[in-house]
Amino acid sequence: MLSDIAGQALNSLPKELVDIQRKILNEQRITDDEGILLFEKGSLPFLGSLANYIREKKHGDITYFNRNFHIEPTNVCVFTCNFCSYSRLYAHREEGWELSAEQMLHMVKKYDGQPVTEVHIVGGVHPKMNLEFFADVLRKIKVHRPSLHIKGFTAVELDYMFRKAKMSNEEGLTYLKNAGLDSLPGGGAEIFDQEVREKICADKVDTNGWLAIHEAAHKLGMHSNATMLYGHIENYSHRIDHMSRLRHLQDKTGGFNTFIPLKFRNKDNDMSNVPESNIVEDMKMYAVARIYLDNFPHLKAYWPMLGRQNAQLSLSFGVNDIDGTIDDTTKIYSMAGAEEQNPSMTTEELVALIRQAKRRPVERGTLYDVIKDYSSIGMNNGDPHPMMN
Ligand code: V47
Ligand code: SF4
Repeated sequence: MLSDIAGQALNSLPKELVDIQRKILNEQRITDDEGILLFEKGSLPFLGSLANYIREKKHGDITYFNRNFHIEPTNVCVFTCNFCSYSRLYAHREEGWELSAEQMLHMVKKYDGQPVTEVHIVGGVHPKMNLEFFADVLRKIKVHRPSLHIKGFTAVELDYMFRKAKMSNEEGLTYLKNAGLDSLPGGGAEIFDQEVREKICADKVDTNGWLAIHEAAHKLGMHSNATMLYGHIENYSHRIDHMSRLRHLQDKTGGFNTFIPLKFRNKDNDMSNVPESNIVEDMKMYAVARIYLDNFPHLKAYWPMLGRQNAQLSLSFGVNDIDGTIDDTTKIYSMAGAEEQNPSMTTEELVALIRQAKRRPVERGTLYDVIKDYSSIGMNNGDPHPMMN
């Protein structure tokens, strides 16, 4: 039985890995040391089979996607994260953009009559775009399209807005929630370890500040996501430390929906000398995240960053969500060197991609309400060349 799950004969596994496998079968939580051990000693098939076991226990074959688009209000940013290829405050100011509230509303109006369910608002931290400005944007969007879910602003953007407005996290979040903010995306987390954080993003909200904003949001009944920027100068224990802090907060609040590992891309930034992680490392990352974060319901592979084929592959390493249609509305990853230079997928393409991986496509709302189950709709298994199967 045990060997069936790990796909490897028990007697050829180191004892520590057998113990971890046993824990997973008994639905027991693994420790931080065990998490590090999985990174160091777990083979890809071993990690994949454990992560897939958990994924199928939680979600069966279901793989979620949504119909979404992004608004990036500005790429001007007061902060100086070394991994960022996007911000344009000091260098190349002429390449910066700043959208007005009307321009953002216009972007929303472009989707009138189309069945999008979510707008994701995220960008740089512009010194003049304050809490009142964004509250106005939120109100305008909600008046125009009340049912559109607004997932907006990283803890980095929120921390800056709230401090400028001299409001506590609770006050600022309540203000934005009343203006129309529905949930928070997971960005800005990067790596929580203080030493690494100081090396890659010294001047923005610190770890406790990031966690405090998400905790405050959860207490107000808002859900949020969490990310981790991996594959740069951090080591395995930093990754586990990051996930440990998230697991702890999730035990307290239960407000996180999804964990999203973000692979560091090295084009045109101050860390271009740091090589990018390879695909084996990427799949290990997803698998260990699925195994370690037992209290996170969902694990997302963000396809514009990872590429569509790798996102497809990740569905065998614990991932059960691949984000959405995007419609070529984000530049964060293309500017950092991701293969997807104009990220956009139709629902048909997303469904086909999921079916090719022999999974069951389900369109979801932001909070994982089921909008459409594609399990029996238009079946050709999504395989453009059935004879090649
Ligand atoms: O926090 C910036 C990352 C994040 C690079 O919640 C980079 O559903 C890799 O958080 N290489 C913002 N990553 C995007 C984000 C996000 C994306 C998709 C879905 C959700 C969600 C959240 O982008 C930043 C930072 O970690 N980032 N530069 C880079 N060079
Ligand atoms: Fe600014 Fe975000 Fe880029 Fe950091 S990652 S410099 S906070 S836009």
